[in-house]
Amino acid sequence: MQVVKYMFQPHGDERGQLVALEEYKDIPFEIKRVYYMYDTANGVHRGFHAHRSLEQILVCIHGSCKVLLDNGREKKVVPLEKPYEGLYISNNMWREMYDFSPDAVLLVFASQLYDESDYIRNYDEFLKFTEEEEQKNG
Ligand code: T46
Repeated sequence: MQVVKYMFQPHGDERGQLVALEEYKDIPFEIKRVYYMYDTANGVHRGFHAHRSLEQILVCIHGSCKVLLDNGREKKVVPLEKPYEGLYISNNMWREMYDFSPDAVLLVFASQLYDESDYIRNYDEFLKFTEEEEQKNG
């Protein structure tokens, strides 16, 4: 499995850092939605789902966390700890987020509006969906 991480360009000067993200330039899709999580309680694991078509970029803009990616065949753990790096998560990818530092702010850019019917929250259903998609795409 290839983990796709984007390294954004910080515009630093004596005042500090600034990162600017534009759709189709820094973010590889039209940005339809932005959300973020913070004040994550100690020991919490979030996620436990895949998306049928949603694409996202995750940026831990403060603190740190880990993301487990699982494409149904392989799993990878990706630490997010820099405010200038973004993790791309395609559709058909099971994800779990955990090991949030108390100060973690996880910002997410999403390619679609919120739609509960895009979620696959059952792991067996995810494996079945992944298999069907693979067969469809040859
Ligand atoms: C994902 C990972 C990285 C909304 O009302 N609108 C939204 O846009 C979102 C994302 C959530 N919600 C509501 C739905 C739930 O009542 O906020 C509550 C928490 O959402 P959820 O349990 O889905 O959060 P996570 O952390 O498990 O997953 C989220 C995203 O939902 C998901 O798409 O990939 O972050």
